[in-house]
This record gives sequence, C-alpha cells and structure tokens, in this order.
Amino acid sequence: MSPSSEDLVLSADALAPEIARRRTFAIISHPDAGKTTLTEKLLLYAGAIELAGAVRGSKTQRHAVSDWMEMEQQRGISISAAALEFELEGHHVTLLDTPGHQDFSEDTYRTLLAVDSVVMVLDAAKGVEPQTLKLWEVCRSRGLPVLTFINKLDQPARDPFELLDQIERVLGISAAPRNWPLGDGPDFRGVFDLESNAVLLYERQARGRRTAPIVVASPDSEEVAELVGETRQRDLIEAIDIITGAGTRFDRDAYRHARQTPVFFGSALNDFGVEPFLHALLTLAPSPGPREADAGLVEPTDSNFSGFIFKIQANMNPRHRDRVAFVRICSGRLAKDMPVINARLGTPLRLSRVYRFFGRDRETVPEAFPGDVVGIVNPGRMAIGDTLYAGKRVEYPPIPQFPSEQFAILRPTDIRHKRFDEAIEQLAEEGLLQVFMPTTGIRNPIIGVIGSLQRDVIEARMSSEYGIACTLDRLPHVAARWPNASAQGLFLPTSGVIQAVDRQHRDVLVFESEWVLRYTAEKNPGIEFRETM
Ligand SMILES: Nc1nc2c(ncn2[C@@H]2O[C@H](COP(=O)(O)OP(=O)(O)OP(=O)(O)O)[C@@H](O)[C@H]2O)c(=O)[nH]1
Ligand SMILES: [Mg+2]
Repeated sequence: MSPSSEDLVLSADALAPEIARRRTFAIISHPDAGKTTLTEKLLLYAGAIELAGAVRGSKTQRHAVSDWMEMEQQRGISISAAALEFELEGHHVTLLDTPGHQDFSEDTYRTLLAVDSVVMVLDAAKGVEPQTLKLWEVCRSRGLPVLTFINKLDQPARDPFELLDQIERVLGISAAPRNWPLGDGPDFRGVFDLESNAVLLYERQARGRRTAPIVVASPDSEEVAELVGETRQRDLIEAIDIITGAGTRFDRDAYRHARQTPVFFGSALNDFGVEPFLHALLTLAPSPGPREADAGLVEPTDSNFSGFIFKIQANMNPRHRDRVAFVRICSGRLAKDMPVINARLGTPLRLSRVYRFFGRDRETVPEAFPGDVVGIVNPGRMAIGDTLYAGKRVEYPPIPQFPSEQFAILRPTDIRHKRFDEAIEQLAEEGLLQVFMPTTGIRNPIIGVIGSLQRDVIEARMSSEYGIACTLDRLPHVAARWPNASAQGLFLPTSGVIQAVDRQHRDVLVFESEWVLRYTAEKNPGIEFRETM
C-alpha cells in the first residue's frame, strides 16, 4: 500500500533538529571574483571531493564540480547556478554557486529566492564591482544575511581599510573584519584571526597542504614579530587599534538582520583562509526561517510539506535526458512517494523520485527537510515559481521573469527539425529564453534574451543537447509587451512592430524601438502594455 501524506507527516518537535542543522546559502559576486574556485575549495575542505578541479584548465584536467556544463568548462565562466549538498560536522549544507555575468543574472536572482543566507566574494584588487552591487541590492531587499570573503590576497590587493570602507559606502552595510591580512601579493604572509588571536601563515609552496593556525598571547607578543616580522606586526597592531577605535565590532544580531557583514580575507585558489571561513559559515549562518506565502508566514516546522520550484534544467545528465525541477523545501518533510499538489494547477502528483544534487550528479534520497534543494523530474507540467504542498493549501509568491532586452530570429540550418519545437519549449521552460511566435510574416520563432552570451548558450545547447544546428539572426528590436486587450483590435503602426503569441498563446508585441512603443501606446489610450506576464 502506498503511503498517504498523513503517514509521512512529522511533528514540529521531530522537524526542529533537522532544520536547525541546515545551512542553505548562495555564493554571489561580479564575474571572476572566484565563486566557483571558492566553492570547489569549500567542497575540498568539507571532504565532499578529494581533489579540487580548476575553472580554466586543459581538457584532461579536472574541472570544478559546479561548472559542469560543457560551455562553462570551455570558457572558464559559470553560466548556470549549480547546487551542491554535503554533510559537515553535523551540519547539512546546501551550497549554490551562481554565475556572476549579468546575462545570467536571472538565474542568480531566482537562486537568491531559494537560500537563507549569502556569501559575497570580492576580488581584493577590485573591491565592490557593479554586478556585486546589483546582487547585493537583491539580498538587501530580501533581508538576507551576507558573509564576505575578500579573495586573491596572493595578488596585489587594495588596502584592507579601503576595501572595508568601500563595502560600507557603496553597499551601505557595516563591515566587521574577522581576520586581518598580513601583506598582499608577493608580500602576503597570511592572516591574523581577530577572534582567536591566532596567526595563520601563508606558505607559498604549500598548495593543498594546510597550515595550522598558531595561537599567540596577543597581537603585540614577541611571537608575532618572529612569525611575520616587526614591520608587519606594527602594521597589525595599528590596524587593530583603528578597528577597535572605529567601533565596528562583530555583532551576530546585526549580521543576522543584514545590517553588518563579517569580512574574511584569503585566497581561494591557494586554499588559504577557506577552512576558517567554512567554519564561520557553519557557526554564523542562519538555519531556515519562516517564509512569506499567500496566507501569511509559513514556519519551517509546520508539519505540512511545502516548497517552490526556482529553477528548471534540461539534459543535465547525458545519461538521463530529462528535465529536472529544483525545489526549495520551505516546511515539513518531503518523503519519497508522497502525494503533493501543484498549487497553480490544483493537480496532484506523486514524487516517486526525489534527488539531491552534487553539481551535475544526483542521487535519490528517501526524505528531505526545510532548507534542502531537491530535484524532481519534471514531466513538463511544472513551471518556475510553482508551489508544491501537502495538506493545507499554500502558495509562495510568483517568480517574475526578467523582461527580454535583445531579440533574434532562431532558424535551424537544416530543414525544420522535428525536435526543434521541443528544444525551444524546453529552453523556454528553463527561462533561458522567451519565445514569441510571429502571427504574420516571419515563419521562425523570435527569441528574447537579456544579453548576447545567452544567445551563445542557446546555440551551443541546441547543438550539443538536441543535435540541432541553428543560427540566430539578431533583430534590432528592444522590447516585448503584452497588451491587456486582443492585438487585433489595436491600432498598430505599419512597421516597427512584430505581432506574435507567447508560449501560452497570449498576444504579444515586439517593438523595434522605444519610440515605436511610445507611439503605439499613445495611439491606444486605455490599453496597458505590460513588460512581463
Ligand atoms: N591569483 C588568484 N586567482 C584566483 C583566486 N581565486 C580564483 N582565482 C582565479 O580567478 C579566475 C576566476 O575564478 P572563478 O572561480 O571562475 O570565478 P567566478 O566568480 O566563479 O566567475 P563566474 O562564475 O564566471 O562569475 C580563475 O582563473 C581562478 O583561477 C585566488 O585566490 N588567487
Ligand atoms: Mg563561477
């Protein structure tokens, strides 16, 4: 007999310890700051992998687990957010490595909806870069606590005070250093742990071999001079004076309320400072909390299972060409074979397979808890933003799609391929593109994206995952709008606007310029032209 959802329900008391040990966070930053490298080193330290792979490397070299996509490995950039789950020191950690490039920012944005806290990586030579600032705004609006890792100290870096000052000025959050760098670049000697009064020495030749921290009596003790030299010691004492004088003390409460970010210095590539950082993550980062839903806050200890889909990815594993929906669990326990309901459709479904992720790899799990990100195979009826629940109905807020900014006609180079429509449908379901079928003139679909790198990804994936060679001819068009009335009854200019329908067969207009859009709006008073649907 298969279990009913009541048999699988756990009480709040039984759920609480599972929830308390969970840490679910995303790593964010401007491109190239070192998110994937840090992810890989966190996995290495946690014992989840035995050897670290490189972001850029030859074909034969190991690649980072979170950059599993072929194009990620070829270009050395992250394109799609990857989920990694592992156990460490009694904690159950879910780490999401996100892409920094703005063309993929929608994927990163959706990932931020699924986590309880964030790690922000800064390049020590560059400080707060534009994309970091944009992502930080999202974190702020969601009240997500942020830990900062200032990376690449093995290279010439900015003055640490200047970096802290920049975080405070540009991001408007107080920055509390938890360790302090001893030099930088060729002169980098390590960090001083401000909490435990310990020197962590950086050994240039020690790649992979971790040095143990050396606890000292105080920053001005003789030992410190012996370890790092008198000049560095003087600089350190002066820095500590300034830090103490400025009063930016670490305050756990301020961190949890996103008013302060604890700051750590290190070098991900050299596996330096990663261990204390991971430890801080486990001890400081929050476990899953309540979440806003249609009928108020849902506590994670609520015994009714609920969660929402924040990402869909097709063909992750060449062995099973399927589409996986990533579900963030918000409350209750999810057990294998449990009947759940999709709130948008009102339809039941039985989750016979629940997966957990490790980059491209996945394995089935018998159960999962709030904070976990699990995969379920999507038979095509689930969409990003869908809520799944058991027991009492609940629905989480919809996940808006970013408006497309660039448009192109997508043509298969061969005659119409039979998998062409299916491929486009699946990539649209992932949110990698928006698709508009012209109702007059052009016979090929028009796709909308945010940036040009997405076009490269579409071309590459159409070819490698569906075996379809295609070309994308860029159109000059700048915006798609959904009128709140049938397009047939509208007054439309004779050129500069393409009439089309979206995947749900709703009328949509694609405009060649802002000017044509304004003109059309003026000629159709009372009609709304919506940016998203
Ligand atoms: N010198 C030095 N280089 C580093 C360090 N950490 C990362 N890098 C290098 O910086 C480059 C970018 O690293 P990634 O980890 O791919 O950066 P990312 O933030 O994941 O980039 P995107 O995912 O594309 O946004 C790679 O060439 C890394 O080897 C470090 O501590 N020191
Ligand atoms: Mg990356």
